[in-house]
This record gives sequence, structure tokens and C-alpha cells, in this order.
Amino acid sequence: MKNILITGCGGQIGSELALELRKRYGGDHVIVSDVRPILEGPLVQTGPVEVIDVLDITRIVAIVKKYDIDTIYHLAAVLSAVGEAKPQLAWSIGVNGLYNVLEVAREYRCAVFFPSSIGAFGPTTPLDFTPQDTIQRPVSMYGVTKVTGELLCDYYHRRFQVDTRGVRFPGIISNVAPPGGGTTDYAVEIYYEAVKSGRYVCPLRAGTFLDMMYMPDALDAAIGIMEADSAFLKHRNSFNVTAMSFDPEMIAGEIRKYIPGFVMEYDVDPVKQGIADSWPNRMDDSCAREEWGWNPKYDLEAMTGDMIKVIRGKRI
Ligand code: AKB
Repeated sequence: MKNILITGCGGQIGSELALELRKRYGGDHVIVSDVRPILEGPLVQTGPVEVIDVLDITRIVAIVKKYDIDTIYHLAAVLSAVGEAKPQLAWSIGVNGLYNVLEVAREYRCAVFFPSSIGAFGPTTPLDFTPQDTIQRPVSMYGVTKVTGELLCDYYHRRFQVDTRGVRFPGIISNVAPPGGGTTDYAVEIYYEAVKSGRYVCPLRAGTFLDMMYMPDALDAAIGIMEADSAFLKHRNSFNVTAMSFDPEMIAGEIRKYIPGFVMEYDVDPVKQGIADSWPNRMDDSCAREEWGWNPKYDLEAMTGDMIKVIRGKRI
């Protein structure tokens, strides 16, 4: 990776991935972009920032040529809950945006990172220890775009030898930029509300188990798969990766170790609950561990200690 372009960088993952990549590869070698202008903050202070609408292929080409890009982290997407409210937009950004990126990558010989998701699975998938290769019949538009994306990336690798790679991210928990429209957002919001008010109204039912991961591990996953020796990769575009699996009661229990009076109430959101019920309880990520050494560092306990410390420091 010499010169890297990140799309959708204003979001939860991009805002931290960009800084990590700039630390490793140098600020001028990591070009940050988003459909909305990023005008201030660490992303602006540490390297180039551009506006890119991924539906505008001529703009992607212009930026790839301007900076001699050889690697694209394509993060622009609409998350699962917003995707159910706006399915046409979710398809357009999720599939047409990826198609544009892959076409540019084919023409200009770029490697591409594509984040798939636990959303690529559905109710007929085995939900416990979900295998790497299994049934994928998602019921959300987000899931449909993720399965399509996995297949498109496979196709561009097989047909055009584009170096496409990716992982199936679980819910990602972080404390810099908010997630914005996913089913797993509750696992971020709960920490902020616990610190701020000592109570949280959870949109998912107790007993809803989902895979999750703390942001430092998510960054390691995204960079790790792109830096992996391709000779060892059999599943290049859609590795299951997970770090922990918990339900709302378990995360509330961990929070109570720091905030003993923390109160959890439930007001189930039927759309989010329906999506969550169709997703795995816990994936099997042994292929990622075997093929490129995936090895997450944070469990629920370690993550909770860090989240509470960081959020308390923000004085929200
Ligand atoms: C979402 O909830 O939509 C995302 C995801 C798991 O892909 N966080």
C-alpha cells in the first residue's frame, strides 16, 4: 500500500481507520474522502481531504489519478436500520457505489478493501458458530447489498485479478464518531447514556445475542487483511471476524461494575429486533485466524473498562 484512498471516511470506522493508516503509512499517503465535506478536526490536520460521492465515477477516477492511488478502503455505505427505512438509497450506495469503485480499481490496478457484515446472513443461516461458508439469505436490504458486494468482489478478483479483500464485521463499539443507523448501535449508545444519565432504554430484547468488536480490533482486522500474504488467502472477500458475543443484559452487567446504579429499560424497536433476530448469535472466525492470523485483543470486560474511562474523560 503506497497511496491509500478511503471513501465514506466521515463515518464511525473511517474517522479512526484514517488516523491509524496515517500513523503507519504517513499523512500524505492516506487520502480521506466523504460525500459531506470534512472541514475541521484531526482528519483535516493530518493529511489530504477530498469530497467524493461514490455514485460519481468520474470524481473517483480524478482523485485516484491525482494521488496515484493503489489501495482503496471503500467504507461508504448505509447501515442496516437506515437501510430498511431507505432501501433504494441502501442499494444505490451499497451496490452501485461499490461497482464504481471496483471499475476504477480494475482500470487503475488498485487493491480494494470491502467491509461486509454479519448482515450478510439471514434467518436460515446456522446462527450459532456460523460457519465461514454457509447459507446466506438475508432479509434486510443492507444484507442484500452485503451479499451482492461479497460476490462482486469475488468476481472482480477472479475475472479481472483485482486484489479485493474484506471481512464480515460484527457490531463495532467505539468512542470517537457515532455509528449512525445500525442495528448494533445500542452497544455504543448504552455507554454514553450510562455515563451521562445512569440509565438506558434498549431497542433490542434481553437475550438478543450478537457478535461485537471494539474499534482497535476492527482497525487491526481491516489493516491485517490488506497486509496479509495473499498466497495464504482462500476466502479473500468475506472473512468472518468476531471478538465477543453478548446480549443487552450482559453489557448492562459489565457497566454496573463501574456505575452500580445503572438502570436498563426496554422499548423494543420491531425493525431493529427483526434484523437482529436474523443475524448470527456468534460466528466461527477460525478461517480468519488460520489464513491470516486474526487475533482480537478486547473482550467485553476489557472493552467496557476502556469505554467508560474514555467517555468519562470527555465530560459529556
Ligand atoms: C449495523 O448494525 O448495521 C452494522 C453492522 C453489524 O453491519 N453495525
